[in-house]
Amino acid sequence: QKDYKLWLQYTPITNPETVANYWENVQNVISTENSETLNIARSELKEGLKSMLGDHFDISKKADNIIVLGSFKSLNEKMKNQLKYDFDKIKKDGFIIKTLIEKDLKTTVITAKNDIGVLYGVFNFLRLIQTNKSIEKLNIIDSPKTDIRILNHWDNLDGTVERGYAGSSIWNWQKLPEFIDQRYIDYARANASIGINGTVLNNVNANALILTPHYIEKVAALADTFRSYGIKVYLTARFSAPIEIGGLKTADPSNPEVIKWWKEKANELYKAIPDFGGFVVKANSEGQPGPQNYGKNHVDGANMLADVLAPHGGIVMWRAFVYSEHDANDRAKQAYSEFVPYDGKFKENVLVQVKNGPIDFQPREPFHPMFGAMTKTPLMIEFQITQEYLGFSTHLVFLPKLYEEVLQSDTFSEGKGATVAKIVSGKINDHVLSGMAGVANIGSDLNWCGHPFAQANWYGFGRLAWNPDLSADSIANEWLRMTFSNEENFVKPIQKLMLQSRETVVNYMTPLGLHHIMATNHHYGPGPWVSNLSRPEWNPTYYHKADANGIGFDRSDTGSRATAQYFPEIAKQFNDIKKCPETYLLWFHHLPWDYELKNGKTLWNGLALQYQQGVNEVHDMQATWNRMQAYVDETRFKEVQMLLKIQYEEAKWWRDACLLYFQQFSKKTLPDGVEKAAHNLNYYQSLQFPFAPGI
Ligand code: BDP
Repeated sequence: QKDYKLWLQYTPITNPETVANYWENVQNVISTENSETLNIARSELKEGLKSMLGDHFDISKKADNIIVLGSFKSLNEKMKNQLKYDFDKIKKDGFIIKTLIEKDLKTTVITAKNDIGVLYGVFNFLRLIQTNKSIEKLNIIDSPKTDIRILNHWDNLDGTVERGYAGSSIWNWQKLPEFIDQRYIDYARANASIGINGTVLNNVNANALILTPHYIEKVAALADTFRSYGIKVYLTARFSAPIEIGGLKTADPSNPEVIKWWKEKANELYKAIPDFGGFVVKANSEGQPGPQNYGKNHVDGANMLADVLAPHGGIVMWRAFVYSEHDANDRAKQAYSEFVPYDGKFKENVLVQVKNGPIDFQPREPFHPMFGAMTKTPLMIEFQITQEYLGFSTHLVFLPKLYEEVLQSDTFSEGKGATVAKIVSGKINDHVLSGMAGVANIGSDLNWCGHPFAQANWYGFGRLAWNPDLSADSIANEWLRMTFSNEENFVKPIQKLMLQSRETVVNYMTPLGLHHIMATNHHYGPGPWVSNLSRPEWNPTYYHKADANGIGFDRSDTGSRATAQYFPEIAKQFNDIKKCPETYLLWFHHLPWDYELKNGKTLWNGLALQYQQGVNEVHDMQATWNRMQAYVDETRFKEVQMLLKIQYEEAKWWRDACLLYFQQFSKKTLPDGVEKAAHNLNYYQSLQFPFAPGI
């Protein structure tokens, strides 16, 4: 099943010259020691080579052109001497892949400080062959730039997945702990291949049951399965668990009984799972319980849990996704206002987990102003890999382009060059802990992610968590080669298509800085007209503020002053209509319909044309894909073809629904080049999606 194999296809190389060339450099694999992880590394390497290059192994007894696999300490003295300076350069989990030549004998060494580093090195080495790179003279020294590279599964214990569009949860709680599904192993292997080293098994909207002995046993079985792939297990902790499963009357973090309960819970967890990673907590957010229920604050809550985990080496990832109905002036400002004053107050084993933007995983948001603003607290970034607001697993959107845009944003927190990537990797303020979390898009679908191209978002997230400075371009390139084909005639156009796809979705959903205009609850499809929800900041009308005078949310000095949360260089830029990048124009400004854009068009015309452009681009994507039949297996070719067809229809739906709605206010006609809607506004407003998945 090609879909199932993700980027680890290890497709046989058909060009005999290329094969011969590779064989010149690998005749045998020798490992210098054994451990579960190293055995996995060895068999991965052997199987990968066999699959790509054919079954030539062990025919040569020559001690030439071999690969030596093992941790540094297991290498012979000669090798150690040759590698010792390189070795000083690698960090935990990093690796060295180096060609050593001695008296005409050639050895490629894959070594690391720990076993998992060797496995990472193996996957890296195989990637070279998968992407048709030379392995003749290698000198690769690489280490992850963040410590915690983690997936957040929003999986519920009943098997549903919140915001999941690829089937149900892959955790079969009913059959665990006895039954270990092969999928768990395949999952761990796929994650290890991109350097992911942690997984949060359950939803941030947590169910306390996961912390009962019955479930802990199941969690332990998963942890046992993942361990040799370097993956630690974490859980979300429901703040009110002491009440719900502990029989206490309160969950007040200062109450001695509560503290005792959590302490015992931690002991119990670590007894079952000695390397348990820790907790993720969503507290006092969207109805979840938290310390504020007891007049306490985020610091009190996070530090109490941090204290019980610290003796075991566990951490707390405390989420900053908070917004209160009592302060609805501007939701975008609330996390910053609530958290920044706490800087310096969190315990050492607490990370604050911040979404990439200040609202909620929109197709485009400016970076979250908290990045750079809390110098004494390690901030993790949280991206969504699942496409809640970006067309579920139906639309082809290559998200690393979005991740890259955020990671490369300059916060100016320490002068020029203080990018979000540097803050997240702990470089700027020298934090011991650092991390990147991605809300998983994985489910029970045969192809894991629902859309063959959604696999690239899982892949890309992992690669960027390893190195937040990688380019989306290079990630698309390697993913395509590994997943589909090395044929230039395929890679070139499809790479271009992937890189454009994120801008395309912005164009047909939320151009020029529009945001949160999706339909209610499920967030699939347009709903800019929605204004009847109980909390103001749940309504799309709150975000676009369209009226006869214009459109957009004024967050400048004349409005909510959200721009003031950024460092002055950025604040000045966002605040000034003329300097604000047009991609964020309506995010920060409310402008008249005939406001003149940089291209000389009026705002209304520009907006309409951008919606149209999004539609045109999906049309182009279809045309490009249709030319690729020769390079792709039939199943995946057809799947993508069908999905693009839906995407095209839905891009039109977005364009028509939004333009008809906004036209009521602009009272202007559509500019030349923009197609007229097939239906009237009533039609689009009456569409219902009662069965949209994953709410
Ligand atoms: C929003 C989702 C909601 C999540 C929430 C969160 O709509 O399902 O629970 O984020 O991140 O995007 O906590």
